[in-house]
Amino acid sequence: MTEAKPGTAPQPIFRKDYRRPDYTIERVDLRFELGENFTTVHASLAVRRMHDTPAGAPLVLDGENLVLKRVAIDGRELPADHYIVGPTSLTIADPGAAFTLTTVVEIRPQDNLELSGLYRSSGNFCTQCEAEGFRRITYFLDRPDVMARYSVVVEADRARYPVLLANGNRVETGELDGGRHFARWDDPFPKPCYLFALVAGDLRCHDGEFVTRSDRTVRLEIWVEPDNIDRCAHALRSLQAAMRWDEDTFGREYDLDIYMIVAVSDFNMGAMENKGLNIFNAKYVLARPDTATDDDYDGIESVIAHEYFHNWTGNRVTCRDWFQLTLKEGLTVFRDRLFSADMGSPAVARIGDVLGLRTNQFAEDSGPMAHPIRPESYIEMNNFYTTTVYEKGAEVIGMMRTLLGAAGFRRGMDLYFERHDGQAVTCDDFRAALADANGVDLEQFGRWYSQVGTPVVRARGDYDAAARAYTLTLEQAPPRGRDGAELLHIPVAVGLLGPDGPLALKLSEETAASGDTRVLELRERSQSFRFADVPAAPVASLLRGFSAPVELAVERSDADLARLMAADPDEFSRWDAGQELARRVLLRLAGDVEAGRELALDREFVAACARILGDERLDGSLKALALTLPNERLLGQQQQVVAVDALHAARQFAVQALARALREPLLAVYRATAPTGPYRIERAEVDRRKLRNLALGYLVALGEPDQVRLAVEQFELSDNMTDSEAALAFLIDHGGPERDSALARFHARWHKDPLVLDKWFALQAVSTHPDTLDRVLALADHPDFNLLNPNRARSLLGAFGLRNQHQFHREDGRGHALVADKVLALDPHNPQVAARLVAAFNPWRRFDAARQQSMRAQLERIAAQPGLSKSVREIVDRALA
Ligand code: 0A1
Ligand code: ZN
Repeated sequence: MTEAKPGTAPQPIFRKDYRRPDYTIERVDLRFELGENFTTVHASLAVRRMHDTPAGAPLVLDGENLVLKRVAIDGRELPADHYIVGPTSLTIADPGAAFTLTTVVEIRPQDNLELSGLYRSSGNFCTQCEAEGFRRITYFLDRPDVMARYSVVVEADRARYPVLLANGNRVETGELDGGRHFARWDDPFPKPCYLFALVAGDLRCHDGEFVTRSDRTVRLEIWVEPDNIDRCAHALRSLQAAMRWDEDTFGREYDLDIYMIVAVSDFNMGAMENKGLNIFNAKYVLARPDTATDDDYDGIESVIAHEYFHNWTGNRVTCRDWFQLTLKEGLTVFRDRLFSADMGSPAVARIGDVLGLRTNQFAEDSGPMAHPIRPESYIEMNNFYTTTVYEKGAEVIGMMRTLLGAAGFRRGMDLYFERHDGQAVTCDDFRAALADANGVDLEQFGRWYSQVGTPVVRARGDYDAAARAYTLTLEQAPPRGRDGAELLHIPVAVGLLGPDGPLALKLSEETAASGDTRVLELRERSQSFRFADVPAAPVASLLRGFSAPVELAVERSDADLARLMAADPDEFSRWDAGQELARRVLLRLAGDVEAGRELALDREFVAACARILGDERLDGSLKALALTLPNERLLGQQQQVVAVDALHAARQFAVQALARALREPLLAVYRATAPTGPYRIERAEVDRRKLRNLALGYLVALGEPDQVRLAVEQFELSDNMTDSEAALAFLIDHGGPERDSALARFHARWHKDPLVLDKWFALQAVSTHPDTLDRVLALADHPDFNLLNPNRARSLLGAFGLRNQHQFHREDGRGHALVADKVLALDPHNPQVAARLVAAFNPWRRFDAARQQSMRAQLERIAAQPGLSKSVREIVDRALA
């Protein structure tokens, strides 16, 4: 048996090297003796050699940071020469064909700052096992294709840990000597160990129930720290809505008698779908009107739904290996998006998704961490819980649904569950189920699983007046810098706008015109589609609803965009046309800044914005989205070399110029949208608040005392976090005494409330104010700052490094140095979060020479750090390669 020698570079694992395990584990009996200094874990595993494994093959179990106390087979202690304990494994020579392996190990949850395995949060015990955390709890075959039935006994001090939870059903509880007690939990469903969970602590429960369509009553329990018990109602409602929706939409019913959610304050990610016992970052559970914003409420609804939907897409049917992660994540994100769209406004939801994809995923896909949605290799799996696997993965599922139609997609999903319930499978199995259920060929489509980068679709339209025909030519080009990529199967949803509005479409091979959208299937390098009976030269509305995760390249005049912005029946495309126009305007302004020309905001653009503000057909949320200028990161992606300062100056100028031009209508909107009663989380109210805060943002940007006063008043008088956070953000950007006093008041009121205090840090970190860097430096030394709490670290440093392009990429390099310092400080304790943070340096080659040099120097400094974790090492090495 070989172990990596200390100091050897960590080796990548390749998808092509997948092999079935030599042994499998069918039953797992665990006993946890939870203690203040250490925890003892007793494990009895029913192990079986696979039929094609040669007799005598060693059993190699994974294990990390475990102190082995005992090892026995079928009740007999194993002689020392029958096993080898390595730093990450326990190898047992020739264990037999079927046997019970017993181990006893000691672990130290108190010292576990990585928050992977069994750890402590706010004095309670909790676990996080995905991707490879179970091996930090006991020796095991820690891979998702080993599925077992679990029975778990949790023992602890009764006074400190009155609540003892694990997966499945509670089958026994009782008292033990010395003030201790226990609970036994049995999970009837076989599961991979990454879905194991345990919680012990002093928690309160907000409960409810759900009656399934086959009339079973499921008990729902949301467990939180005692102070938070009044913040659980929204999470429970969201869970009930998700359960109903999955029955109605996909025919999927919940399968246990109890569903538990536990909110914890220290968590590396958003939440975890452990079977029957989800563990959540408190941020995605707790909400009260005065502590959570409308966006927080939406985030909770979607994450609660996401984890619930995993019960079928992830748990009942799981992944064969971690390369298949998008099988469960892309699909589950897709399902939670469909759900959110159904719960609120589909257009608003879609715009949010696409904005996120373009800002974050497109950037990842064109940088050093670019990978296919099904990666070919990894060094640290935790680094591959990415926006590509999740969000682009969801787009790929969405394209299949577009190609198959809603009913065809449902047929495919049904077949997938029918074939694979209880199995660990691959992305190819999923695609095969969709194809077989519909009798279609998705072979070419499968390339989306292996391609890297954002493909480009070019479009050209020719109108033949004499023939009254419009020919649309679509051409696919490989992602930039990736020539030779294979041709993809790309659904392009298209509409045509005539002078009087949308046209009923008739492709030349069709017999009659119908509908105003067609999904064109682009499979060749170049294809032409001819529309008949087109009365006049139309404007094409392309990629409606963002039907494929591609970059669209098409020559369109500003006037064409303005027409789409005004008249496209697809609300997403109207927004998209507006953003394209805004992008052009801002990039031209940035050019003017660089050339030292006088700045003036395009009049047509101002007029288009004024029309949106006054458009009766648009709800407040859509108006706010349409009137929010593209962010600086998005603009930078359009440039050869990101012009950090010019983009910032251009955008700031445009905001102020728009505010000046639209001052009166903005003021009118602000007045007309004043609240008429206490906070309510309802669609119309959310729309109203969105529009009102958009107007306030522009008005405060004018910097005039009257407008600043509006923000101060709103901050002081509002009864809800949505309005007070928005006002505070604008005051922070404005600066001056108003900022200082609002920040002080906010801190005084909320400093004992971690989730709210996170906002206080984050708002300061993303500020456009020129003194932001110095303030962030000071905040990193603030007594309330805690680098080891992931939410707090992200709220200050993640927000600064990943969202504040202008300040992080200061030319003097101080922003870079700050983030690099914190990466180095955090890495020895929590490499997962440190790796997320160091990704801020990934786009370094996109900047000018001075900034490149500054970032490269920081990357090299990090790379030179002795003992760097493999998580950070992988990111930094790829960035420098
Ligand atoms: N499966 C979870 C995400 C998750 C992944 C890894 C974690 O720890 C390293 C935690 C959560 C989800 O998709 O919600
Ligand atoms: Zn997930």
